[in-house]
Amino acid sequence: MTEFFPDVSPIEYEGPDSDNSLAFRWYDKDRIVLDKTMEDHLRFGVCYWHSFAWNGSDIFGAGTFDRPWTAEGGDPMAQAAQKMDAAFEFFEKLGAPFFSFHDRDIAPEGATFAESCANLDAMVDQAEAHMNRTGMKLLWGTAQAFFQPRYAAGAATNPNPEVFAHAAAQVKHCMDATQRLGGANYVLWGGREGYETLLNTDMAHELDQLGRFLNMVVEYKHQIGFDGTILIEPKPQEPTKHQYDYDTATVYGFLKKYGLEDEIKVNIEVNHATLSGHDFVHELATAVGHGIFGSVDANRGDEQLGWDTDQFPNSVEQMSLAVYEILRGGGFTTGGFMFDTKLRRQSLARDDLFHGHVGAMDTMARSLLVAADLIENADLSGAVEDRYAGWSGALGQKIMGGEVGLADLHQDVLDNNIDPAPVSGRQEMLENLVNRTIERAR
Ligand code: XUL
Ligand code: CO
Repeated sequence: MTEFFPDVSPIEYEGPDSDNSLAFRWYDKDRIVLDKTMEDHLRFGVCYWHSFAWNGSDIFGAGTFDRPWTAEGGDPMAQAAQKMDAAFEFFEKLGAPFFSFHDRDIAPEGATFAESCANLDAMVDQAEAHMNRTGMKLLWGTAQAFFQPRYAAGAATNPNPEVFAHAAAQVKHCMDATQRLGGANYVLWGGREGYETLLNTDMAHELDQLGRFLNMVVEYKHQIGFDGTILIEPKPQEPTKHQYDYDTATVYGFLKKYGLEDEIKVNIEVNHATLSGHDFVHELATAVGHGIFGSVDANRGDEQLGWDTDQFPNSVEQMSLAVYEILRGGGFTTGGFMFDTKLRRQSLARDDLFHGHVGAMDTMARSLLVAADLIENADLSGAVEDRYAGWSGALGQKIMGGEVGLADLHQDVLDNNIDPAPVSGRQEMLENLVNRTIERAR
Protein backbone atom coordinates (compact mmCIF):
# COMPACT_ATOMS: atom_id res chain seq x y z
CA MET A 1 0.00 0.00 0.00
CA THR A 2 1.61 3.32 -0.99
CA GLU A 3 1.49 5.91 1.73
CA PHE A 4 -0.54 9.07 1.25
CA PHE A 5 1.32 10.92 4.01
CA PRO A 6 4.88 9.63 3.45
CA ASP A 7 6.46 12.67 5.10
CA VAL A 8 4.64 12.27 8.41
CA SER A 9 5.66 9.69 10.98
CA PRO A 10 3.44 8.61 13.88
CA ILE A 11 2.81 11.56 16.22
CA GLU A 12 4.53 11.11 19.59
CA TYR A 13 4.17 12.85 22.93
CA GLU A 14 7.23 15.06 23.54
CA GLY A 15 6.02 17.30 26.38
CA PRO A 16 5.35 21.04 26.82
CA ASP A 17 8.91 22.09 26.03
CA SER A 18 8.97 20.50 22.59
CA ASP A 19 9.22 22.77 19.56
CA ASN A 20 8.24 20.01 17.18
CA SER A 21 4.91 21.11 15.73
CA LEU A 22 4.07 17.54 14.77
CA ALA A 23 4.43 16.20 18.32
CA PHE A 24 2.01 16.31 21.24
CA ARG A 25 2.90 18.76 23.97
CA TRP A 26 -0.05 17.91 26.26
CA TYR A 27 -1.76 14.78 24.98
CA ASP A 28 0.11 12.02 26.79
CA LYS A 29 -2.41 9.25 26.28
CA ASP A 30 -1.32 7.01 29.15
CA ARG A 31 -1.03 9.80 31.72
CA ILE A 32 -3.43 9.27 34.61
CA VAL A 33 -5.71 12.20 35.39
CA LEU A 34 -8.41 11.74 38.06
CA ASP A 35 -8.00 7.92 38.05
CA LYS A 36 -8.26 7.46 34.29
CA THR A 37 -5.88 7.76 31.35
CA MET A 38 -6.11 10.83 29.17
CA GLU A 39 -7.04 8.53 26.31
CA ASP A 40 -10.03 7.15 28.23
CA HIS A 41 -11.22 10.57 29.37
CA LEU A 42 -11.01 12.26 26.01
CA ARG A 43 -11.96 9.44 23.59
CA PHE A 44 -10.81 11.42 20.54
CA GLY A 45 -12.37 10.76 17.17
CA VAL A 46 -11.60 11.94 13.63
CA CYS A 47 -14.40 12.67 11.18
CA TYR A 48 -14.27 11.08 7.76
CA TRP A 49 -16.31 13.71 5.91
CA HIS A 50 -14.42 17.01 6.26
CA SER A 51 -11.05 15.28 6.46
CA PHE A 52 -11.32 12.87 3.52
CA ALA A 53 -14.57 13.19 1.59
CA TRP A 54 -14.35 16.97 1.06
CA ASN A 55 -11.99 18.44 -1.52
CA GLY A 56 -12.03 22.04 -0.27
CA SER A 57 -14.77 23.34 -2.57
CA ASP A 58 -17.25 25.91 -1.33
CA ILE A 59 -20.19 27.68 -2.95
CA PHE A 60 -17.82 30.25 -4.50
CA GLY A 61 -14.96 28.05 -5.55
CA ALA A 62 -13.64 24.68 -6.68
CA GLY A 63 -11.78 22.16 -4.57
CA THR A 64 -8.33 23.21 -3.44
CA PHE A 65 -7.11 20.10 -1.61
CA ASP A 66 -4.94 17.30 -2.85
CA ARG A 67 -7.53 14.48 -2.56
CA PRO A 68 -6.98 12.33 -5.67
CA TRP A 69 -9.97 10.06 -4.87
CA THR A 70 -12.37 12.98 -5.46
CA ALA A 71 -11.31 13.41 -9.12
CA GLU A 72 -14.19 13.42 -11.60
CA GLY A 73 -14.60 10.40 -13.85
CA GLY A 74 -12.81 7.90 -11.61
CA ASP A 75 -14.23 4.52 -10.62
CA PRO A 76 -16.24 5.38 -7.46
CA MET A 77 -15.54 2.11 -5.63
CA ALA A 78 -11.81 2.22 -6.41
CA GLN A 79 -11.77 5.83 -5.21
CA ALA A 80 -13.60 4.84 -2.02
CA ALA A 81 -10.95 2.19 -1.34
CA GLN A 82 -8.11 4.64 -1.99
CA LYS A 83 -9.75 7.19 0.31
CA MET A 84 -10.14 4.57 3.04
CA ASP A 85 -6.47 3.56 2.80
CA ALA A 86 -5.45 7.20 3.27
CA ALA A 87 -7.94 7.72 6.10
CA PHE A 88 -6.69 4.76 8.10
CA GLU A 89 -3.08 5.75 7.48
CA PHE A 90 -3.98 9.15 8.93
CA PHE A 91 -5.90 7.72 11.92
CA GLU A 92 -3.06 5.37 12.76
CA LYS A 93 -0.32 8.00 12.51
CA LEU A 94 -2.32 10.54 14.50
CA GLY A 95 -3.09 8.15 17.34
CA ALA A 96 -6.71 9.13 18.02
CA PRO A 97 -8.53 5.92 18.97
CA PHE A 98 -11.86 6.54 17.15
CA PHE A 99 -13.32 7.73 13.86
CA SER A 100 -16.86 8.55 12.67
CA PHE A 101 -18.49 8.41 9.25
CA HIS A 102 -21.64 8.98 7.20
CA ASP A 103 -22.61 6.04 4.99
CA ARG A 104 -21.95 8.15 1.87
CA ASP A 105 -18.50 9.24 3.10
CA ILE A 106 -17.18 5.71 2.92
CA ALA A 107 -19.22 4.33 0.01
CA PRO A 108 -20.68 6.03 -3.06
CA GLU A 109 -24.41 6.18 -3.71
CA GLY A 110 -25.36 3.65 -6.43
CA ALA A 111 -27.86 3.93 -9.28
CA THR A 112 -30.47 2.15 -7.15
CA PHE A 113 -31.00 1.77 -3.40
CA ALA A 114 -29.94 -1.89 -3.69
CA GLU A 115 -26.68 -0.82 -5.33
CA SER A 116 -26.07 1.80 -2.60
CA CYS A 117 -26.54 -0.92 0.04
CA ALA A 118 -24.14 -3.27 -1.77
CA ASN A 119 -21.54 -0.48 -2.06
CA LEU A 120 -21.81 0.24 1.65
CA ASP A 121 -21.55 -3.43 2.59
CA ALA A 122 -18.40 -3.80 0.48
CA MET A 123 -16.78 -0.76 2.09
CA VAL A 124 -17.80 -1.90 5.57
CA ASP A 125 -15.90 -5.14 4.83
CA GLN A 126 -12.83 -3.05 4.02
CA ALA A 127 -13.31 -0.84 7.09
CA GLU A 128 -13.55 -3.93 9.28
CA ALA A 129 -10.25 -5.22 7.89
CA HIS A 130 -8.58 -1.83 8.46
CA MET A 131 -9.97 -1.70 12.01
CA ASN A 132 -8.69 -5.19 12.81
CA ARG A 133 -5.28 -4.28 11.40
CA THR A 134 -4.93 -0.92 13.21
CA GLY A 135 -7.05 -1.30 16.37
CA MET A 136 -9.09 1.78 15.41
CA LYS A 137 -12.62 1.92 16.84
CA LEU A 138 -15.84 3.48 15.59
CA LEU A 139 -17.25 6.30 17.76
CA TRP A 140 -20.37 6.61 15.65
CA GLY A 141 -21.95 6.04 12.29
CA THR A 142 -24.66 8.18 10.71
CA ALA A 143 -26.69 8.29 7.51
CA GLN A 144 -26.23 11.18 5.13
CA ALA A 145 -29.90 11.97 4.54
CA PHE A 146 -29.57 15.58 3.41
CA PHE A 147 -27.26 15.79 0.37
CA GLN A 148 -29.20 13.94 -2.30
CA PRO A 149 -31.93 16.08 -4.04
CA ARG A 150 -34.66 13.66 -2.86
CA TYR A 151 -34.05 15.03 0.64
CA ALA A 152 -34.31 18.72 -0.32
CA ALA A 153 -37.54 19.07 1.70
CA GLY A 154 -36.29 16.91 4.55
CA ALA A 155 -35.94 13.19 5.19
CA ALA A 156 -38.18 12.12 8.11
CA THR A 157 -39.99 15.48 7.94
CA ASN A 158 -40.58 15.40 4.18
CA PRO A 159 -44.16 16.07 3.02
CA ASN A 160 -43.92 12.88 0.94
CA PRO A 161 -44.10 9.59 2.89
CA GLU A 162 -42.09 7.84 0.16
CA VAL A 163 -39.12 10.04 1.07
CA PHE A 164 -39.70 9.13 4.73
CA ALA A 165 -39.63 5.47 3.70
CA HIS A 166 -36.40 5.97 1.77
CA ALA A 167 -34.74 7.67 4.73
CA ALA A 168 -35.96 4.90 7.05
CA ALA A 169 -34.46 2.27 4.73
CA GLN A 170 -31.16 4.15 4.54
CA VAL A 171 -30.95 4.61 8.32
CA LYS A 172 -31.76 0.93 8.92
CA HIS A 173 -28.91 -0.11 6.64
CA CYS A 174 -26.52 2.37 8.22
CA MET A 175 -27.46 1.20 11.74
CA ASP A 176 -26.63 -2.35 10.64
CA ALA A 177 -23.24 -1.15 9.33
CA THR A 178 -22.56 0.75 12.57
CA GLN A 179 -23.42 -2.30 14.65
CA ARG A 180 -21.20 -4.54 12.53
CA LEU A 181 -18.27 -2.21 13.11
CA GLY A 182 -18.88 -2.14 16.87
CA GLY A 183 -19.95 1.54 16.90
CA ALA A 184 -20.23 3.05 20.37
CA ASN A 185 -23.07 5.35 19.23
CA TYR A 186 -25.38 6.06 16.32
CA VAL A 187 -25.95 9.75 15.46
CA LEU A 188 -28.86 11.54 13.81
CA TRP A 189 -28.21 15.06 12.65
CA GLY A 190 -31.37 16.48 11.09
CA GLY A 191 -29.63 18.18 8.18
CA ARG A 192 -32.86 19.27 6.49
CA GLU A 193 -35.34 18.38 9.22
CA GLY A 194 -36.75 21.88 9.47
CA TYR A 195 -38.37 24.38 7.11
CA GLU A 196 -37.60 27.20 4.70
CA THR A 197 -41.04 28.89 4.94
CA LEU A 198 -44.15 28.24 7.01
CA LEU A 199 -46.22 29.13 3.92
CA ASN A 200 -45.77 25.56 2.68
CA THR A 201 -45.07 23.75 5.96
CA ASP A 202 -47.31 21.84 8.37
CA MET A 203 -44.95 22.08 11.30
CA ALA A 204 -47.05 20.05 13.75
CA HIS A 205 -47.32 17.22 11.23
CA GLU A 206 -43.59 17.29 10.49
CA LEU A 207 -42.79 17.06 14.21
CA ASP A 208 -45.10 14.04 14.55
CA GLN A 209 -43.31 12.45 11.60
CA LEU A 210 -39.94 13.04 13.25
CA GLY A 211 -41.26 11.61 16.52
CA ARG A 212 -42.44 8.50 14.68
CA PHE A 213 -39.14 8.18 12.83
CA LEU A 214 -37.08 8.34 16.02
CA ASN A 215 -39.35 5.81 17.69
CA MET A 216 -38.69 3.49 14.74
CA VAL A 217 -34.95 4.00 15.20
CA VAL A 218 -35.21 3.10 18.89
CA GLU A 219 -37.45 0.09 18.18
CA TYR A 220 -34.96 -1.16 15.60
CA LYS A 221 -32.01 -0.59 17.94
CA HIS A 222 -33.66 -2.94 20.46
CA GLN A 223 -34.68 -5.39 17.75
CA ILE A 224 -31.07 -5.88 16.61
CA GLY A 225 -29.56 -5.60 20.10
CA PHE A 226 -27.38 -2.58 19.25
CA ASP A 227 -25.82 -1.65 22.58
CA GLY A 228 -24.53 1.79 21.56
CA THR A 229 -26.31 5.07 22.35
CA ILE A 230 -28.65 6.81 19.92
CA LEU A 231 -27.71 10.49 19.73
CA ILE A 232 -29.40 13.56 18.24
CA GLU A 233 -27.11 16.41 17.21
CA PRO A 234 -28.84 19.77 17.80
CA LYS A 235 -28.29 22.65 15.39
CA PRO A 236 -30.48 25.77 15.12
CA GLN A 237 -30.30 26.50 11.40
CA GLU A 238 -28.14 25.94 8.30
CA PRO A 239 -28.94 24.55 5.83
CA THR A 240 -32.62 25.24 6.62
CA LYS A 241 -33.94 28.52 8.01
CA HIS A 242 -35.11 26.70 11.13
CA GLN A 243 -34.10 23.21 12.24
CA TYR A 244 -36.36 21.31 14.62
CA ASP A 245 -33.43 20.10 16.78
CA TYR A 246 -32.67 23.75 17.60
CA ASP A 247 -30.72 23.25 20.82
CA THR A 248 -30.50 20.82 23.72
CA ALA A 249 -33.51 22.20 25.61
CA THR A 250 -35.67 22.01 22.47
CA VAL A 251 -34.51 18.44 21.82
CA TYR A 252 -35.32 17.47 25.41
CA GLY A 253 -38.87 18.85 25.12
CA PHE A 254 -39.27 16.95 21.86
CA LEU A 255 -37.97 13.71 23.37
CA LYS A 256 -40.37 14.06 26.31
CA LYS A 257 -43.32 14.63 24.00
CA TYR A 258 -42.58 11.49 22.00
CA GLY A 259 -41.59 9.31 24.98
CA LEU A 260 -37.93 9.05 24.03
CA GLU A 261 -36.14 10.85 26.88
CA ASP A 262 -34.71 7.64 28.31
CA GLU A 263 -33.65 6.30 24.92
CA ILE A 264 -31.90 9.15 23.12
CA LYS A 265 -29.14 11.51 24.22
CA VAL A 266 -27.48 14.48 22.55
CA ASN A 267 -24.29 14.95 20.59
CA ILE A 268 -23.43 18.60 21.28
CA GLU A 269 -21.36 20.45 18.70
CA VAL A 270 -19.44 23.46 20.01
CA ASN A 271 -20.27 25.85 17.22
CA HIS A 272 -23.88 24.67 16.87
CA ALA A 273 -24.23 25.76 20.51
CA THR A 274 -22.89 29.21 19.63
CA LEU A 275 -25.15 29.50 16.60
CA SER A 276 -28.18 28.74 18.79
CA GLY A 277 -27.44 31.84 20.86
CA HIS A 278 -26.01 29.91 23.81
CA ASP A 279 -22.48 28.83 24.46
CA PHE A 280 -21.03 25.34 24.53
CA VAL A 281 -20.88 25.16 28.32
CA HIS A 282 -24.55 26.10 28.60
CA GLU A 283 -25.49 23.29 26.23
CA LEU A 284 -23.40 20.79 28.19
CA ALA A 285 -24.94 21.87 31.50
CA THR A 286 -28.45 21.61 30.03
CA ALA A 287 -27.77 18.09 28.75
CA VAL A 288 -26.17 16.94 31.99
CA GLY A 289 -29.04 18.46 33.97
CA HIS A 290 -31.64 16.55 31.92
CA GLY A 291 -29.61 13.33 31.95
CA ILE A 292 -29.19 13.30 28.16
CA PHE A 293 -25.51 14.16 27.72
CA GLY A 294 -23.94 11.81 25.19
CA SER A 295 -21.05 13.02 23.08
CA VAL A 296 -19.35 16.11 21.63
CA ASP A 297 -18.48 17.33 18.16
CA ALA A 298 -15.43 19.38 19.09
CA ASN A 299 -14.71 22.42 16.95
CA ARG A 300 -15.04 26.18 17.09
CA GLY A 301 -16.68 28.98 15.13
CA ASP A 302 -15.55 32.47 14.25
CA GLU A 303 -17.00 35.18 16.46
CA GLN A 304 -17.67 37.45 13.50
CA LEU A 305 -19.20 34.91 11.17
CA GLY A 306 -22.73 33.67 11.62
CA TRP A 307 -22.22 30.30 10.00
CA ASP A 308 -20.75 26.95 10.81
CA THR A 309 -17.02 27.38 10.13
CA ASP A 310 -16.06 24.06 11.80
CA GLN A 311 -12.56 25.24 12.76
CA PHE A 312 -10.25 23.22 14.97
CA PRO A 313 -10.62 24.01 18.70
CA ASN A 314 -7.64 26.03 19.92
CA SER A 315 -8.75 27.82 23.07
CA VAL A 316 -7.85 26.24 26.40
CA GLU A 317 -9.79 29.01 28.12
CA GLN A 318 -12.99 28.07 26.34
CA MET A 319 -12.53 24.33 26.58
CA SER A 320 -11.41 24.09 30.21
CA LEU A 321 -14.80 25.07 31.56
CA ALA A 322 -16.46 22.72 29.08
CA VAL A 323 -14.34 19.76 30.18
CA TYR A 324 -15.01 20.80 33.78
CA GLU A 325 -18.76 20.60 33.10
CA ILE A 326 -18.36 17.17 31.47
CA LEU A 327 -16.26 15.81 34.36
CA ARG A 328 -18.75 17.14 36.89
CA GLY A 329 -21.45 15.30 34.95
CA GLY A 330 -19.51 12.03 35.31
CA GLY A 331 -17.46 12.20 32.08
CA PHE A 332 -18.06 10.36 28.81
CA THR A 333 -19.59 6.90 28.80
CA THR A 334 -20.10 5.89 25.16
CA GLY A 335 -19.33 9.38 23.81
CA GLY A 336 -16.10 11.21 23.12
CA PHE A 337 -14.58 14.32 21.60
CA MET A 338 -15.06 13.86 17.87
CA PHE A 339 -13.39 16.51 15.75
CA ASP A 340 -16.11 17.73 13.38
CA THR A 341 -13.52 20.08 11.98
CA LYS A 342 -12.36 21.16 8.59
CA LEU A 343 -9.24 22.81 7.28
CA ARG A 344 -9.40 26.27 5.75
CA ARG A 345 -9.46 26.05 1.94
CA GLN A 346 -5.97 27.50 1.76
CA SER A 347 -4.51 24.81 4.02
CA LEU A 348 -3.60 22.60 1.12
CA ALA A 349 -0.45 20.81 2.17
CA ARG A 350 -1.15 17.18 3.01
CA ASP A 351 0.28 17.52 6.51
CA ASP A 352 -2.04 20.45 7.38
CA LEU A 353 -4.60 17.83 8.43
CA PHE A 354 -2.12 16.63 11.06
CA HIS A 355 -1.38 20.15 12.30
CA GLY A 356 -5.09 20.82 12.77
CA HIS A 357 -5.69 17.64 14.76
CA VAL A 358 -2.49 17.77 16.83
CA GLY A 359 -3.29 21.30 18.00
CA ALA A 360 -6.90 20.35 18.74
CA MET A 361 -5.92 17.25 20.74
CA ASP A 362 -3.38 19.25 22.74
CA THR A 363 -5.99 21.95 23.42
CA MET A 364 -8.42 19.36 24.78
CA ALA A 365 -5.71 17.54 26.77
CA ARG A 366 -4.53 20.71 28.44
CA SER A 367 -8.15 21.65 29.14
CA LEU A 368 -8.55 18.29 30.85
CA LEU A 369 -5.60 19.11 33.12
CA VAL A 370 -7.16 22.46 34.02
CA ALA A 371 -10.58 20.90 34.62
CA ALA A 372 -9.11 18.18 36.84
CA ASP A 373 -7.18 20.79 38.80
CA LEU A 374 -10.38 22.84 39.24
CA ILE A 375 -12.08 19.76 40.65
CA GLU A 376 -9.22 18.49 42.81
CA ASN A 377 -7.57 21.64 44.11
CA ALA A 378 -9.38 24.84 43.30
CA ASP A 379 -12.56 23.81 45.09
CA LEU A 380 -14.84 25.55 42.65
CA SER A 381 -17.59 23.10 43.48
CA GLY A 382 -17.65 24.47 47.05
CA ALA A 383 -18.76 27.75 45.54
CA VAL A 384 -21.93 26.06 44.34
CA GLU A 385 -22.48 23.82 47.37
CA ASP A 386 -22.12 26.63 49.89
CA ARG A 387 -24.44 28.83 47.89
CA TYR A 388 -27.23 26.26 47.99
CA ALA A 389 -26.60 24.98 51.53
CA GLY A 390 -29.92 26.41 52.77
CA TRP A 391 -31.80 23.86 50.70
CA SER A 392 -30.59 21.06 52.98
CA GLY A 393 -32.05 22.88 55.99
CA ALA A 394 -35.59 22.53 57.36
CA LEU A 395 -37.16 25.29 55.23
CA GLY A 396 -35.56 24.13 52.00
CA GLN A 397 -36.61 20.53 52.60
CA LYS A 398 -40.20 21.52 53.35
CA ILE A 399 -40.43 23.55 50.13
CA MET A 400 -38.89 20.98 47.83
CA GLY A 401 -40.67 18.10 49.54
CA GLY A 402 -44.01 19.65 48.59
CA GLU A 403 -45.09 20.02 52.22
CA VAL A 404 -45.85 23.74 52.02
CA GLY A 405 -47.66 26.03 49.58
CA LEU A 406 -47.91 29.78 49.06
CA ALA A 407 -50.28 30.31 52.02
CA ASP A 408 -48.01 28.38 54.42
CA LEU A 409 -44.98 30.39 53.33
CA HIS A 410 -46.98 33.61 53.64
CA GLN A 411 -47.72 32.67 57.26
CA ASP A 412 -44.12 31.56 57.87
CA VAL A 413 -42.64 34.84 56.62
CA LEU A 414 -45.10 36.82 58.76
CA ASP A 415 -44.63 34.70 61.91
CA ASN A 416 -40.84 34.49 61.77
CA ASN A 417 -40.15 37.83 60.17
CA ILE A 418 -38.04 36.14 57.47
CA ASP A 419 -35.87 38.87 55.92
CA PRO A 420 -32.79 37.39 54.24
CA ALA A 421 -29.79 39.61 53.52
CA PRO A 422 -28.32 39.31 49.98
CA VAL A 423 -24.92 37.62 49.76
CA SER A 424 -22.12 38.06 47.24
CA GLY A 425 -22.07 35.80 44.20
CA ARG A 426 -18.26 36.15 44.07
CA GLN A 427 -18.18 35.96 40.25
CA GLU A 428 -14.97 37.93 39.71
CA MET A 429 -13.14 36.02 42.42
CA LEU A 430 -14.20 32.71 40.86
CA GLU A 431 -13.20 33.83 37.38
CA ASN A 432 -9.76 34.82 38.66
CA LEU A 433 -9.44 31.44 40.31
CA VAL A 434 -10.13 29.77 36.96
CA ASN A 435 -7.49 31.94 35.28
CA ARG A 436 -4.91 31.07 37.90
CA THR A 437 -5.69 27.40 37.40
CA ILE A 438 -5.20 27.77 33.63
CA GLU A 439 -1.85 29.51 34.21
CA ARG A 440 -0.47 26.71 36.35
CA ALA A 441 -1.67 23.71 34.31
CA ARG A 442 1.24 21.37 33.57
C1 XUL B 1 -23.34 19.52 10.34
C2 XUL B 1 -22.72 18.51 11.22
C3 XUL B 1 -22.70 17.13 10.69
C4 XUL B 1 -23.01 16.09 11.71
C5 XUL B 1 -23.13 14.70 11.16
O1 XUL B 1 -23.29 20.81 10.82
O2 XUL B 1 -22.21 18.84 12.28
O3 XUL B 1 -21.42 16.92 10.16
O4 XUL B 1 -22.04 16.05 12.71
O5 XUL B 1 -24.08 14.58 10.18
CO1 CO C 1 -21.36 17.70 13.79
